[in-house]
Amino acid sequence: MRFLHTADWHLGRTLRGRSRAEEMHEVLVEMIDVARQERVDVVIVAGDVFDSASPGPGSERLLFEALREFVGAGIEVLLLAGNHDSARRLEAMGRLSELVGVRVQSEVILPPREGGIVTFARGDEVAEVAAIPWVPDGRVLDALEVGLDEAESRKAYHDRVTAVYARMVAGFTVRRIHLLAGHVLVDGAVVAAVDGSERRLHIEQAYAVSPQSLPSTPQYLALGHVHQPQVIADAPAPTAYAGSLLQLDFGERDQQKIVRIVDARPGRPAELRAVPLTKGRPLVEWRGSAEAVLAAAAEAPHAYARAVLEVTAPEPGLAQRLREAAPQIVDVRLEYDRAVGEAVESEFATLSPEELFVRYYRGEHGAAPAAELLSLLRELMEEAVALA
Ligand SMILES: [Mn+2]
Repeated sequence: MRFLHTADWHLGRTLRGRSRAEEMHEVLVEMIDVARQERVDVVIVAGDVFDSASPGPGSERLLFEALREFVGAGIEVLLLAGNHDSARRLEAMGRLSELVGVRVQSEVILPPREGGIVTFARGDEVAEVAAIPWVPDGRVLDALEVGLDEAESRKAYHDRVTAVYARMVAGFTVRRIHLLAGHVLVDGAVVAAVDGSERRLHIEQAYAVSPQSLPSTPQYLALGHVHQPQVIADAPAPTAYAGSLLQLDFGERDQQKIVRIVDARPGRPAELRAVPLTKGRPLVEWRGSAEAVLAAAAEAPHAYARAVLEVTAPEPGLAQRLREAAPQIVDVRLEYDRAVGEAVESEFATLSPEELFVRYYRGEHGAAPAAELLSLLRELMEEAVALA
């Protein structure tokens, strides 16, 4: 059987207040075309379908429209709940959508034969998918454990979640295709890889499971949660994140988004293929002077950009001028030397509100506030005193 593995759609996600709905629509259409051309039997969406627990109607329409296309093409769908989804909302939708071959797994269901394993049949082939949505730390750790030693609570989470994974795959039956779909953080996963440097997330920093403790019996483990597409090399069976569909934030710039085509037959490791996605606007970062950034913007009208301006002192209004001159610049940061004398705390009691403000402003911006700002502060102070 042939599967299409995708995840982390995050429908409804915005970028600094800009809607990504049109890009989402385009990339979903692209995915549906891939699924049709590749004659996929089942689409697995490994969690974080929506960006929030209460998605707006536009986001729901994007999902329903995509599902409608898959169903129309004779493709079955498995949706997992991720940490961003409302498990209850997805579960409610699944009550109806399962009638047309769109299955929802919103909770961990044990024992596995009572719904934890979802089966799909094509001719005489049957695939069993151990479907394990996001396991919130609050569900496997009690309040005391969360509050105790961090390393111990991380270890307790690890042990209990890997036990859930092991128990689920113990329900597989012989001579069938065995897959696992899960929404989970695997220790050491690359969460960002920009400008040639990789950032990995480790078990000391977050609730995660080690790759070695993932089950070895599935032909493939289709994971969601991490937005950078990647194969997990240290896992005992073929294991991969599909990643998100769009570069959702600036940490995801430079990432080639994909869907995975997975060919599976009983008893042997699945074969994986990444199909690149091309829709959506690229996210970029431009550094330098305002002139340099504007020149870069003129060359790349299609991108969404973060501008990092190297300046000697804060320039009020600069960020706004830049955003107005080039609307694709959605984020402006100023970089300058913040060397400021350390204030001695005991001095604070002797300073006036205005002096305190000047110190605060110097600390934040590396320069004294403008005279207009100070006179505004004085006005406000007078009003406040008059009211008091
Ligand atoms: Mn997630």
